[in-house]
Amino acid sequence: RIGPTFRTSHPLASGPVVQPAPTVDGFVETFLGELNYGQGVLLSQSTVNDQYLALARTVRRYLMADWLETGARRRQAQQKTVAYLSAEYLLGRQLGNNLLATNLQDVADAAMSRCGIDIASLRAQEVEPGLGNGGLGRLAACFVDSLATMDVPCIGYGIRYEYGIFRQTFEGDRQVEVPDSWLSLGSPWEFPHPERQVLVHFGGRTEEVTDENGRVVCRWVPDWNVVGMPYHYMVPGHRNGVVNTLRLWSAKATQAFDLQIFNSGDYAEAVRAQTFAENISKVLYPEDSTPQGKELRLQQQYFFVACSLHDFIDNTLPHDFDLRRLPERLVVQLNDTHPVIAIPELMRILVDRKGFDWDEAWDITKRCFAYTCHTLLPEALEVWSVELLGRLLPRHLEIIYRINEEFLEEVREAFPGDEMLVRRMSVIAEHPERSVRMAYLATVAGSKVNGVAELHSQLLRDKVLPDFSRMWPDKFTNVTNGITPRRFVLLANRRLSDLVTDTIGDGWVTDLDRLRELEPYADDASFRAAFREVKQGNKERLAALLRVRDGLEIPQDSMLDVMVKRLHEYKRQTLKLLHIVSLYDDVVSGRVAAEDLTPRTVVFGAKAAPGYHLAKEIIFLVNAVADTVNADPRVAGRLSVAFPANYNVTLAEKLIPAADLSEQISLAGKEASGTGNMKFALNGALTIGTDDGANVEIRRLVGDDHFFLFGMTEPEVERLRPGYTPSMYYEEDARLRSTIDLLASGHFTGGDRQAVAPVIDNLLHQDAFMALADFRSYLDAQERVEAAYADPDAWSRSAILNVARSGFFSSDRSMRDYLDRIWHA
Ligand code: GP0
Repeated sequence: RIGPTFRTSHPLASGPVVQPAPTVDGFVETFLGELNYGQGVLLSQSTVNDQYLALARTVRRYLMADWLETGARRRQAQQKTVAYLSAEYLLGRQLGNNLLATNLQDVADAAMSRCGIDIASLRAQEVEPGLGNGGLGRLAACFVDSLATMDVPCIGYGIRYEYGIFRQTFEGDRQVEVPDSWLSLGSPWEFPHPERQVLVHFGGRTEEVTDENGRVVCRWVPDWNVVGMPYHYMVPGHRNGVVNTLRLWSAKATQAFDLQIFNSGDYAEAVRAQTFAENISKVLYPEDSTPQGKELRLQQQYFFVACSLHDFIDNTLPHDFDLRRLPERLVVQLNDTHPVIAIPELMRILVDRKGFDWDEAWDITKRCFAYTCHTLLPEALEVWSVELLGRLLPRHLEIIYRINEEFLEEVREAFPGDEMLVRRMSVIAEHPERSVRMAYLATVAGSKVNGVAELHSQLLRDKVLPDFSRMWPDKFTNVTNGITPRRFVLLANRRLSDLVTDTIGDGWVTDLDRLRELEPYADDASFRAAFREVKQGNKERLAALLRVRDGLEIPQDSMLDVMVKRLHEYKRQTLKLLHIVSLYDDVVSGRVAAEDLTPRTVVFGAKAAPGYHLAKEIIFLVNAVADTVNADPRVAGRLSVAFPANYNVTLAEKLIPAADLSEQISLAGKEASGTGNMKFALNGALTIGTDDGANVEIRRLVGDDHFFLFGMTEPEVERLRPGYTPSMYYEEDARLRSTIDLLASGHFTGGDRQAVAPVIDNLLHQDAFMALADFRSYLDAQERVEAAYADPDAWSRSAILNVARSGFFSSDRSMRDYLDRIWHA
């Protein structure tokens, strides 16, 4: 047996306790029990999916004891809790992570093989919950992992989308989106809790009424509602007996609403009402770094925020809790502006429902919230029209107006006579239509505002919110992003982890700075050889995966050059594409002999937002170039391009450990942080990158000699911006001209020049992200890469130093920074 069978009360230890490991026999017994009595099949009749579900439930049982224990300990301790509010969590597969966290990997391996089951096929059966778009959602997942590992009380709140990020396929080289029905084969990691359902209201109007004390108070008279059903997910700490909770909300129709219509005989209408309600958590908006001004999206935001605050205040705190002390027990971290409607919601709860006066409620509210901004793109800052907000949440709009009124009074006091400033800082924008600036609201209400890398936080103060940072300099702070070493090193790169642990012990897993102890080994030839073997093994594993997953063949004796991230102009996948075409052009034009090319395999992974047309054209072009290059015997064995479809966390875990070169080539001043950049460095890839986001900090830590810097700096970009003329670079740089001409000629599209026109025209006439201006510098840096790669010993030395010096980028460190600078928990 694993885990205690029954728990009726909680014999509480003062801290978390790590359970003894089960025996293989015990594990087999529980597994077969789950298969027979949970899944209802015999081993001999079971499918891979049955086996996967039974294994998941076996692991789950083991985690459950720790979960109950952690919950009880938290209830007793009454400590400050971090409520992390995020519309996205990009969790990745759970089975491997949970086996790792519980240290059950070896036992499970042995138990499965005793049952004649290949555990790898069970792992492969899991569909990852893709409840996020990219960096922002993955960051939330890394943060909750770290908080559990550090035993910090945290509830992650979010939405249980029935359909996560779309599955990407290619048809005729073009992206086609397929719905991601991740729940359809069963979801063993979630627990619905109907007893913790929450009712959420929408619409209607407000009115003033006189309460029992004769005070005139405002009342919201909504006209429709839905039920929020919580699903709990376990967030295990790393081998520390702690399991925190992720609480994701699913929308359901209220029964009363339902029944009423149903009884009136209109069955179709009742079903329609149900569908309407359930649409709220139906699907993740696949937009990244652009706000989606859709009514349904605002419904989603308010839905999960209202559920979460209600859940914490009414169902998590003790019943007699004095809400004046709320800031001692709760800190709400707003992951971007998506949950910012929580600010007027807390005001509404305190003033309308709990009877606080405005000033006291505002004081409490301000101390409860902190806001993280994740962008520098002005077009990505979320704004809601007053018309829509007023229709969907009329009381919240009133509250926002009052917050703004009082805030603008403060501005007038601080800067008398500057009405321009008042207009600039107003939470309410007047043009092009009257709307609410959610980032401003978050800044006004939040105790702290943070950016996600040093450069980003600086630019946030100086460029995005300069007036606010002048008014409240101390409100602004930085917390550089991080990644969890558990998933992205220990789980994803077992070979490297074993080598590191054999060399310096396993303390690095929860104290990543200890990777520093590897530094001396960079000069040790036998360690370097072992390190190269790790890389080679990872490349072979990747090649095997891509062969079966995508039918792609990648050579194994070449530099693996990887660019994986959302498709966006500012990230500049086209710059990478120009580089590939220029290398190809060198050979086919006879300027360079194929033998003189450094063998290189470029791997792309990228999804484009379905409505982002230019991004989809870029995907098409990358695929077209890949087809042509891969089929051309003139570059065979020297240059190849692979673009596996549907880049996600699962693929990242295989790709990143195999990479030699990490492409982080955004235009300086555009990438808030990047987090892929950190994952690559920690897995021993060298970065070619601009002075942008966290690249700046990576380069400072690993050293200039072990990082390939290129491109303009942010101030240089700003200086060049007025009157930027991309065609000038085309005219003046023969190599660029030749590259673009070859692309434009239709060589890669079967002679079809029309098919390349959208991308080419944009580059030559718009090029908002200045790929052409950085082209020359990028090519030069790539030549430095090739020279360095030609010396395997020097390259490995640099790669090892990248690993050794990147411990700072653990999300454990990010969490410590949030605790020290923001949460004070
Ligand atoms: C930023 F604004 N990010 C947004 C957004 O809508 N979605 C998103 O994923 C990303 C940034 O682009 C980032 O630079 C950053 O590191 C990440 O948020 C987490 O802070 C990409 O890695």
